[in-house]
Amino acid sequence: MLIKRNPNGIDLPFSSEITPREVFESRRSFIKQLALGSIAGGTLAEMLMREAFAQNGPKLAAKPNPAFVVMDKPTAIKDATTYNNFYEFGTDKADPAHNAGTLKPRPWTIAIEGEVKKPMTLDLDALMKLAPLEERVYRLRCVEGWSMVIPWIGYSFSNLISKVEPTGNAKYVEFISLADKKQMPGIGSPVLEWPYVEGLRLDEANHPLALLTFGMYGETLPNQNGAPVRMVLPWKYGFKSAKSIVKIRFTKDQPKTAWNLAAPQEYGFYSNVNPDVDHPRWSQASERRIGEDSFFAKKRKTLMFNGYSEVASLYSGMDLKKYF
Ligand SMILES: Nc1nc2c(c(=O)[nH]1)N[C@H]1C(S)=C(S)[C@@H](COP(=O)(O)O)O[C@H]1N2
Ligand SMILES: [Mo]
Repeated sequence: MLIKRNPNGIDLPFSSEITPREVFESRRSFIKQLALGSIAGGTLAEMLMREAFAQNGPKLAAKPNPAFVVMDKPTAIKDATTYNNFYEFGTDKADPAHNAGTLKPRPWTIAIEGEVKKPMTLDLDALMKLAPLEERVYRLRCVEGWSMVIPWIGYSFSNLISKVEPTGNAKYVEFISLADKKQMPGIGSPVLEWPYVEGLRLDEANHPLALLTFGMYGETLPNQNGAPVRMVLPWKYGFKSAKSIVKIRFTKDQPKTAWNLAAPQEYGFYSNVNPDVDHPRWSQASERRIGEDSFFAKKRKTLMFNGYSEVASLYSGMDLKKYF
C-alpha cells in the first residue's frame, strides 16, 4: 500500500493506487502455498491458527426485507471476509482477517449518551432486542474505488433513536469504535487518531436505510467486519460505517471524525458517494466490483448516492461539491 506523507507528518494510508485485485489474488495464493508448506516462512500450524481465528460467527436468523434489496449478485462471503479495511488490525486488506482473532465481541456493552432524555448502557443482547432483525442486501462503496454487495442483518438505527429520545439540542450522532491496544494490534501505529470516530447529522441517522448491523450472510458479524455491532450506511463511502462500536453520542456540534481529522481536504464530513466529486488523488466516476474485477473486466459506473436516490431530499439546497 502506498502511504503518502503530508506536510504535517500525518500518514494518509488510503492508497493513492488501489491494490489491484490481481496483486491481491496472487498474494492470497502465495499465502495458500505457504499453508501447503510449498514455500518456507511459516508453519502450517500458524496458518491454521490464523484461519481458525478468521472463522465466521454463529448463525443469526433474520427475515429478508424486500424493501431493501439490490438486484446485484452478492459478493462471495470469502471475499467480503478477507478483503477488508479495519485499520485497528492493520492497513493491508488481508490484515483484518489475519489479525482480528484477538477481538473479543462478547461480552460487549454499548453506551448511548449525550443529548438524550434516556441515556442507556446496554449489553449486546439487549441492544439486539430493541427491534426485529432484518436481512438487507446493500451495496457498499469504498472511497478507494471498489465495491461489494452484502446481505447484512440488523435494524434501522431510527429504532434506537426513538428509544433514547434525543433532546431538542441533538443535531448530530457520533459513533465511537473500540480502541483497545490489547485486542487491536493496529492501535499502536499512529495512522489515525484513535478511537475511530464517525458521525452523521441526526436526520441522516434517522433515515431508514441507516442500518445498525449485527450480522452478514446469515451469521453474526465476523470480527474483521466489525463484530459485534457496526453501522452500514450504503449511500456514503464505506469509511462512514464505523465498526465495533462501543459508544453512541448525540451532540449539538458536528463530530470530529477520524478521516476528516487525518486529511480534511480529502475526506469530508458528509462523504456521500458522488461520481461528480473526485477525490483529490483519484477519480470517483467508476468502481471495481470485488469478485468481477479481473484485469480485463470493465469497471462499473459509480451512481450518485451509490444508487440510493431516496436520500437526495436530505441534501436539498446543499452544494454537494462544497459539502463533500
Ligand atoms: N473502526 C473502524 N471502522 C471502519 C474502518 C476502520 O478502519 N475502522 N474502515 C472503514 C472502511 S474504509 C470501509 S470501506 C468499511 C469496510 O467494511 P467491510 O470490511 O465490512 O467491507 O469499514 C469502515 N469502518
Ligand atoms: Mo473504505
